[in-house]
Amino acid sequence: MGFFDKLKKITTNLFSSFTEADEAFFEELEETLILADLGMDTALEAVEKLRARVRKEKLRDQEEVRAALRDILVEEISVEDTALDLSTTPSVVLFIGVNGVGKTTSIGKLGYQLRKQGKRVLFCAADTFRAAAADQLEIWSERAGCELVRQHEGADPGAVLFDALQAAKARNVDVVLCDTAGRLHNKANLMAELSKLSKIIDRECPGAARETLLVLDATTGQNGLIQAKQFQEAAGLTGIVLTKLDGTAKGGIVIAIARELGVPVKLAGVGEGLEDLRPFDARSYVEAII
Ligand SMILES: Nc1nc2c(ncn2[C@@H]2O[C@H](COP(=O)(O)OP(=O)(O)OP(=O)(O)O)[C@@H](O)[C@H]2O)c(=O)[nH]1
Ligand SMILES: [Mg+2]
Repeated sequence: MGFFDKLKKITTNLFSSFTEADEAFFEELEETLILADLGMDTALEAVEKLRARVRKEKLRDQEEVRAALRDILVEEISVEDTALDLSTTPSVVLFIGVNGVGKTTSIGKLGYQLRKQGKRVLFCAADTFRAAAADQLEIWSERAGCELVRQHEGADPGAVLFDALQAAKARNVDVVLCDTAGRLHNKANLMAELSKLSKIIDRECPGAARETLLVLDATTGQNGLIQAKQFQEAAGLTGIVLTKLDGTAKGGIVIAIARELGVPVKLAGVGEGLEDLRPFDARSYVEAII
């Protein structure tokens, strides 16, 4: 059972014992939201807002309180437009994040979706740190029907990206999806590498539509927020891909990140298959749970 199912079950239980929006109810709600990994601050704030609204609008019955809670949570998540900006040819999407979060898998899934929309897509294997990384991306490129630019293990990631961008321009590719290493010799190296890749895109494709997506594993819970802050500083994020939402009760981190960093969750990974990537729509998610 994934996050949203679990949260749904918890909130359903909460509301099934609802008699009135009294102190006991608010306390239980607070606990529920913290358990779902909304983060202490966000949970407290959401409950505080609900309290104020219940008081001000004199909400009594369960449906009214539920609707108010829904609105408040949607407000917390909705940062801005969650659509990817892929408006130029080529446009470039950089996938970053610590190792094992699902960068390569998410590239495969997104590539597949873009192909189905008739776009020409090229994968760039700029994770040259790990021997099998480019092989793994190659397998995904075949599955998804996307092109691939790769080099040998240990190659300069910047050189691979440079090649990929030249190929994209020469072949009229619509979207370049660039994989990156999740781990280098140390964190400073990793961050320096990412900002270098970003500069190469600026230089080779000035004016191109760009996205820098932080891939986050929802099961990491609050630790995800710390990661997000570090990558935000190093690379400047335009969005988050939240993966493994199918296997965790901790997806509440979505709300904490959106609120604290102002970075929208744009895509949600809900499994290991080609089709298991969804656009993230705050309202429909919240409506599904509460
Ligand atoms: N259940 C589930 N598993 C996922 C999801 N996304 C990725 N995975 C799995 O997570 C594992 C790691 O995924 P990768 O795509 O290799 O992660 P990565 O970020 O590229 O990792 P590195 O290349 O080591 O930095 C794989 O076993 C994937 O199948 C998801 O949305 N749900
Ligand atoms: Mg990878």
